[in-house]
Amino acid sequence: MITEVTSVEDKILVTRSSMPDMDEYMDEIRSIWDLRWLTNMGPKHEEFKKELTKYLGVDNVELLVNGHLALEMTMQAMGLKGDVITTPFTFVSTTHAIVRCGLNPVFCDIDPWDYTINADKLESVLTRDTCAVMPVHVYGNICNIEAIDDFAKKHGLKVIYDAAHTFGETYKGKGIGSFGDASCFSFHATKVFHTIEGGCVCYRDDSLKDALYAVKDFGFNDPEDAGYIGGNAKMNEFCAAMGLCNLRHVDDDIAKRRVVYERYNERLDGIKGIGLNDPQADVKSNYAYYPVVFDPGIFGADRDTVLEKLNENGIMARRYFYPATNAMSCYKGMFDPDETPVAKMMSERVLTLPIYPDLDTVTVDRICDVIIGLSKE
Ligand code: T4K
Repeated sequence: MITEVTSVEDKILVTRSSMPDMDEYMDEIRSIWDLRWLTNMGPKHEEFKKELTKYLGVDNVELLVNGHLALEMTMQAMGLKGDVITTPFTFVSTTHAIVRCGLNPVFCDIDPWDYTINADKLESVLTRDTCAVMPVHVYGNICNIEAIDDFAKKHGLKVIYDAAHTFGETYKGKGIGSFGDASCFSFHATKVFHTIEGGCVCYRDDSLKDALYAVKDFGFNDPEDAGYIGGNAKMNEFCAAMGLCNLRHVDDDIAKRRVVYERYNERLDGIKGIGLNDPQADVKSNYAYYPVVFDPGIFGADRDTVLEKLNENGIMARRYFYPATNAMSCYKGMFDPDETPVAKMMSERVLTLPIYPDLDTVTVDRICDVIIGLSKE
């Protein structure tokens, strides 16, 4: 059985939250104390939104309480109805968001090289009721943006990217949030950039502004009257303050992640039966995750045996993303995971290794030694 994390002490976890200097955060929150304005789009919220819009290189940003509700609120604000083509190789949030919005997920298989939705298969899963595509830039790997765009234009569909893993990335020099009709980011504590909990949606069409602003605040578009059946998904002032601090350091963090990432590459590249993540053309990466695919027949051990051995050594790698979302027990009988065989296979073979800015080379080497020790070579 795979060991669960029971204590963070003396374990190497899959990630660790980046923290600003405590004094920096204290300075940032001082004015919140003075003002006693804690939430409901206060001054920190507005300042963070402005800074973020600049950093991401996008036209429009709406801040939200987390990445999951960014997905839900975006679909609600767009007034979607019907089927949404998506991928099962993702964190379960993507699928849940579609279902919780009363929409029907239609699963398209993934590309085995970068784990993102296979754009060549989109036509084969199109239905009469398809209203949108929700692809995921998995592990920070960018989807086939041009092909998805062509497909969506041809059929009059919306494209909402789940961009939870892609903070700070660019494609062909443009902020990744500027593609599609909308891109939803997660600022969860485990992400490259975080606001403790938080998220945002970047969107193209200015006319979405009022709807997005309203649906995250109970649907109020007037101080007393609700024009939408909204929820509560507002980012509070303390989270916005954390965002302002972390934004000053995120580029340094990404540079440090790159060092970790490259050390893994040096040690693991060329080992038979291990598949590494290929760099993508025209993409500035954020090195969010370090996925490794184990081919049991060639490597000599299957993914779960590798995980067990790592766990025995206090290394808490994770099976992101297993099972594929269409195989989760809450969806039993609703979807057939065999219809997306590549996603199914990848979910059974992939392991994400620890990566965070201050993970030192000695530890990376220790992790690699455990893995290499299991290889048949
Ligand atoms: N779409 C995609 C593609 C996503 O990956 C996610 C979230 C979403 C949408 C939804 O966004 P949010 O609504 O969450 O903003 C984690 C995160 O909770 C989740 O945000 C993330 N994806 C998912 C991939 O991973 P768990 O259950 O694996 O987290 P947990 O608590 O086991 O933490 C993992 C490791 O992170 C720990 O071993 C140690 C470290 N950690 C964790 C926490 C909570 C810290 O260092 N600090 C912390 O505060 O889900």
